Amino acid sequence: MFAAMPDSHVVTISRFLVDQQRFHSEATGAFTSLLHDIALAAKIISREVTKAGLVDILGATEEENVHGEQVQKLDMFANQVLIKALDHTGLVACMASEESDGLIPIPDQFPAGDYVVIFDPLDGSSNIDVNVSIGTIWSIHRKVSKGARGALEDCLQPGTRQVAAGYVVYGSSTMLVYTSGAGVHGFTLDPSIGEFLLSHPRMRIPEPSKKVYSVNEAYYSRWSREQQRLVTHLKNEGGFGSRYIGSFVADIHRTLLQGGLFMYPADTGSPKGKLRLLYEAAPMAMIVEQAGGLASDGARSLMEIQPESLHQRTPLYMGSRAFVELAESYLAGSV
Ligand code: P6P
Repeated sequence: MFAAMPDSHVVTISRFLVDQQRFHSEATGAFTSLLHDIALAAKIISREVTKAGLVDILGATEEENVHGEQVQKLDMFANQVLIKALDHTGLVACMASEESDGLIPIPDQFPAGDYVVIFDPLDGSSNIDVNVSIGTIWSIHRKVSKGARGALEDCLQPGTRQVAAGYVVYGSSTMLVYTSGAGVHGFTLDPSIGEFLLSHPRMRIPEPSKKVYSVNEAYYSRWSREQQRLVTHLKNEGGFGSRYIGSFVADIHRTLLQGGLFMYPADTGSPKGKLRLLYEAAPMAMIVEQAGGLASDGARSLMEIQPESLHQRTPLYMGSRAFVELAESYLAGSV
């Protein structure tokens, strides 16, 4: 006897993408197929992340990435999985990754397409060995360069030009969250059938939001005076609690579900902050703003920033609209 088919209300990501495609008469199915390929890569990465403690892929390699950070073996694995999932599809013009110094071209033997995919294959990798949730973040643009195959300018587009953005959080469950500009939707992986099932349709940051701020206070002495005044206000008269996981995807996922204010400020050690614009800040900004929140570099919309280089960093404030606006007021010295 076969297990009964799941109820019709069980919506796989494939079915959801096809349903969504129906709303776009001009859709060719290419975008749907691209998201499907990213979801497949996420399943493969999830399988390895889940068993990382059991096989010899824990720990760091002797290699360093472009930021001089030691590359964890799972980082390299996730990077390759994403590249191989996308490079042969004929949908992608070029890619860029935190783990790759320069542009990732489509191999000559494969056709190139209209989309550009920029990703952080495994963010928070320093947490791998201590079993803290980590994540994959991606950003999708349309190619703007004239050549048949992608170029750097296709990657250096502001966040407002993204056609889609998403992340996967590998935690107590594996969730894929994405937006293509029509709301934010979350899918939870059912490993028993290997399917992402719609679990969080139309995600919205709750209002009123939970008064939680999220920042690494170890850097307090390196912050600007305005940043110091902001955090002092939040914890004293502001009545905020504090939560900081130290894994960007996990901290933002919590902020999406509960509300709050996530901050990675500039400081004297990191004058531009630590987080990267193209494959961390901009995709998460699209998601947060599609969920009704706000994403700022402390003074202006993160989505408006014109990138100058692949790996540039930016200060980052995102979460509940009112809390980000409060942060901007303090940083401007107007309160
Ligand atoms: P810090 C993890 O290494 C990461 O890149 C992000 O996931 C996280 O938000 C940030 O760095 C944490 O940085 O300086 O607080 O350890």
